[in-house]
Amino acid sequence: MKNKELADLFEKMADILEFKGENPFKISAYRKASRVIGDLTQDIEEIAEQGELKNISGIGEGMAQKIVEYLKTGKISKFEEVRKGVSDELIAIMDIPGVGPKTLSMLHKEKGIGSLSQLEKALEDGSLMGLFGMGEKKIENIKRGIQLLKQSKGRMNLGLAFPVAKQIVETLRHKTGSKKIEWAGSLRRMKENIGDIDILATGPDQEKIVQAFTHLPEVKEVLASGETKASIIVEGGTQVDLRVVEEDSYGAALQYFTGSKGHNIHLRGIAKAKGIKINEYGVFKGKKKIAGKEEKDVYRVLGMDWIDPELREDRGEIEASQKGRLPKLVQESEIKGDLHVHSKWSDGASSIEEIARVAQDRGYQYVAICDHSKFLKIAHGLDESRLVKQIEEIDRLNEKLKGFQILKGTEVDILADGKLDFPDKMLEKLDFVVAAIHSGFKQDKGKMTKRIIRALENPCIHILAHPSGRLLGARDPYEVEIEELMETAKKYGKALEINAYFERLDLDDIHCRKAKEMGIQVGIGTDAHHLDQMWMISLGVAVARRGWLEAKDVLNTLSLKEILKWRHQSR
Ligand code: DGT
Ligand code: CA
Ligand code: CA
Repeated sequence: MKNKELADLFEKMADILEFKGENPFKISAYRKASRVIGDLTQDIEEIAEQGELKNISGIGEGMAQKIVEYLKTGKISKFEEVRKGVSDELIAIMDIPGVGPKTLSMLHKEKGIGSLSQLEKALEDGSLMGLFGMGEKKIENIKRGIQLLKQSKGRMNLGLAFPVAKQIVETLRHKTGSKKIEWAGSLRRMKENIGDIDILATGPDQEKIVQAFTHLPEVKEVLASGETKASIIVEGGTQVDLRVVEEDSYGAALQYFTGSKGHNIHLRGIAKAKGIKINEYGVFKGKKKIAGKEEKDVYRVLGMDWIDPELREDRGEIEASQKGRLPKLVQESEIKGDLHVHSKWSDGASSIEEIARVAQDRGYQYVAICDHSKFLKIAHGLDESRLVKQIEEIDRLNEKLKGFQILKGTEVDILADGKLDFPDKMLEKLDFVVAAIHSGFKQDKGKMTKRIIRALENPCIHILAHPSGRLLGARDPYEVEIEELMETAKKYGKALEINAYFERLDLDDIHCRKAKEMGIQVGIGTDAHHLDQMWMISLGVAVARRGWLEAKDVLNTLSLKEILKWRHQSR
């Protein structure tokens, strides 16, 4: 897939044009194209072959030609032309958070800065102070930006950021007595990776909130601290920003700082057309403030329904809201079981009984024990005779349980040729069969696609685990025709997994949405190997919500009775 390459290239193009001070419309057309291509689930090459590039909204004739040129030649001549006279080193600086193309253009003109080392030197020797917009804070920001970029581009996994934010918010609420403290930004949108954590608060004593924040036990360094805002660094190098606002502006500020930037820009455009102004202080018609205290009012005065934060990526949610057609997103409280948990029979840490107890405490009706199969020796995968023993143990445990059932499952390996690691006769004894790839990631696309399709054709399997095989920040997805997989899943009534383990989140949000559009069920499993990973179902639900899924799209909103019935139908 060349989708990402192309998306990055168009983004670069926009940056360079902006650096050169070119026409803003041209710049935003490239940014838009970049975003649209980045969000596509279908291979752009396929779309191009079918001559359907122009049917993609946001891609015009000129853009389509450039895409075709790139696919044919690996280059875009317009890009080569535009970047003439702009060195690679300059282009690299634009990736630093806090240094946009405009700032860089100014630094380049005024101080002849043309490389990262020149920039670092100028930041240190104070020669930038007093330049337009370059105060102490801005300089600190840029230094921090460089640091962030150097630390593997500085983004943090959602599953690591989420517990940190939760702890901070709980402590602040407790210490200040204010209930109106919550996280905003990409974390509230539950993006799979987080640049920094943004916390918003209000209360009668604003300074007390700031004080409590800068004195949190988690603080490693206080970057800045003022009357109404502060920034800290916590364990692991994550930055946390706090803003304290007036109660009367809390809703507007929450809306503003939740973003995304694209969503907010779109929203402001709609407001402007109605003669309304929105900012972090409120919504204004002329001098009159018409909303600000409650977030839902910001949307209401624009004639829109409140939009769940997970949808705010400018992927059609604004139009849907205007038409009153937003999805009723699945909620964690609707999840009735975990569909993928490992016990110490393979590489998990807990007994099946312990897992069942935690699952019951979480209010579930079932949990599927899906230990590895024998192929996966390093994970102590089960062979047939051990699986038979495990089945007996689960039967014994189930006899004691009321209103709850342990589902007998497996995470069976899909071998290199697409055969499964257990014979069908064995799989037929199970309640829930998860099939997964754990080897041969480097197979070519055709082979990998056939391999997985063959597995999906087997009537014994129910769900395909972590369909793309990616590991966040560590391993790219394997090469596979994901659309073809989805069509096969659809054809045979198989579900696809959202693996909620924090390093996977696979399916991702975009493919979830695609699955829904195709009418494929999605099942959420934590892949927990430890009891205290079972909370990660929240991450899986977040992915589902970002993928616009409703309860009916998610397999494990079914009751125990219903899921057992579904299981028979899917065979
Ligand atoms: P991150 O931290 O990179 O994961 O992403 P965000 O979305 O949390 O971004 P962040 O922390 O820079 O800012 C938080 C929110 O504040 C962002 O989602 C939208 C809002 N915001 C920040 N800067 C701007 C801006 O220049 N324009 C607009 N419209 N909104 C902004
Ligand atoms: Ca943020
Ligand atoms: Ca921030």
